[in-house]
Amino acid sequence: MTQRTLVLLKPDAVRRRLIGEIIGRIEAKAGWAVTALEMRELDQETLELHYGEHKGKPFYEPLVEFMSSGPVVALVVEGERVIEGLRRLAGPTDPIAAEPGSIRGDFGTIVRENLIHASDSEESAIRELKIFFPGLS
Ligand code: RTP
Ligand code: MG
Repeated sequence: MTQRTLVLLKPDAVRRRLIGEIIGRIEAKAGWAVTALEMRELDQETLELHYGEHKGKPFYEPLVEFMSSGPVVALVVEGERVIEGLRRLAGPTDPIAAEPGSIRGDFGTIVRENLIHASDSEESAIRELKIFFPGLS
C-alpha cells in the first residue's frame, strides 16, 4: 500500500545539524522517497491548525513556542506503509521511552524537543499535507 505522509524536522533537529542524518535514515528505507521539501518558519496560525488537537493541554503553549523558535524542514515522504513506518522510525514521543535505533531514541532529549513529527494516521496525513503543501494533487 503506497502512502504519503507529512514529516517535520523540528527546530531542535535544524539547530543540532541533524537534517542530513534524519533524511538519510528516511531515504535508507527501501522504497521510500522524499517527493517535496521546504525549509520554513511556522506562524501561530499554521501551528494552531497543525496541533489543534492539543489546544488546551498544558504542553500546548510551550509546544507552539518551541515549534516557532526557528525554522523547520517540511517533507512529503511517499512509500510502502510509510505512515506506520515513519512513526516507528521516529520512535515514541518521549525520547527516554524510545529504543536506540529510532530517531528519538538516538538523538532526543526531552519530550518536547523530540526532533521529528510524522503523521499518525491516513486521515492526519491528508489533513496535514493540505496545511503544509496545499498545491499537492
Ligand atoms: P508529533 O505530533 O509531533 O509527531 O508527536 P507525537 O504524535 O509523538 O506526540 P503528540 O502527543 O501528538 O504531541 C505533539 C508534540 O507535543 C510535544 N509534547 N510535549 N508532556 C509534554 O511536555 C509533551 N507532550 C507532547 C512533543 O513535541 C510532541 O511530539
Ligand atoms: Mg502527534
